[in-house]
Amino acid sequence: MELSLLQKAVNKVIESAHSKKEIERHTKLETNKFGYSNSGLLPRHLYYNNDGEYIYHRSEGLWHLSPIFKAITVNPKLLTILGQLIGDRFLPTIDSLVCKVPKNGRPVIWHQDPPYGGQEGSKFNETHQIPNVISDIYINKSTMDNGCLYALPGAHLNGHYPIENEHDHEYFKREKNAVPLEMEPGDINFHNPSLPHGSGPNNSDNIRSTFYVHWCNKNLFMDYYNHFEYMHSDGLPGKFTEKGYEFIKDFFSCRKALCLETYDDKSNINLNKNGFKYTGVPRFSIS
Ligand SMILES: O=C(O)CCC(=O)C(=O)O
Repeated sequence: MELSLLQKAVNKVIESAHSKKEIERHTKLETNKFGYSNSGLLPRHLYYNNDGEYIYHRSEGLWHLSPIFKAITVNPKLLTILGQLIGDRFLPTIDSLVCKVPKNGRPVIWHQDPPYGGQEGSKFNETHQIPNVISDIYINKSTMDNGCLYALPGAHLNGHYPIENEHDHEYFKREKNAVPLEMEPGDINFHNPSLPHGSGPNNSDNIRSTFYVHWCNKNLFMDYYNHFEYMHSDGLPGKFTEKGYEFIKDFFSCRKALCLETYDDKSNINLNKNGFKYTGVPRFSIS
């Protein structure tokens, strides 16, 4: 039930991103050096400008669009796995939908996720001692044909990874032994933000979309993000103040409103003003 609610909500987001109104709004926006344009504050849709044709590839701030995105973020099993992987207090910081439309889905260049990627990432020359995790929830089947994710195994251990030939997807497959991560709808891929990853084009007839949530341990959060208000409207996470705590508590109200299983006092997940924590005995299999 949860997956089908999520799939329906994602379809609506994709439909609205393709509406005449949204496309017209984007024709008035500037594109950056990669040919991407975006519509400013959250929630927002992002497009490639392909010689004047706007090709949708991503939305950010879905928590602000529909309650199911908040609800799925605090799925009790998901929190239980994250809590064990991270082993410390943790917070959700960024959410986004990546969408590769049939026949015209562009590759995602090779990168690391914040704070390790880009020029600024060179300050992070060691991987944080407490894990940070990105959870990728698959909406559709993801295969090599429709542009699945590839990753460099083991390369997440040394902080910033200087990525050359970021646009050359074949180079990473050929020279670096990148591995494809094929997924089924409802599967979740957990990876460290320091993991170098990228994905190929979608030339197939099948759409590929994934809902991403970035999870940050409280320690890195204080070091790296703590200079903004939590969930600032430009999409950057920041101080987890009273307002942030209320924002996250509402995620559970959304689960209740949608009649989805919620966590209770007996569960091993604790939420307070410092974020989530797993308080149970670590175990590997979650059934
Ligand atoms: O799902 C993909 O193809 C890549 C998306 C990604 O790595 C990102 O948004 O950081």
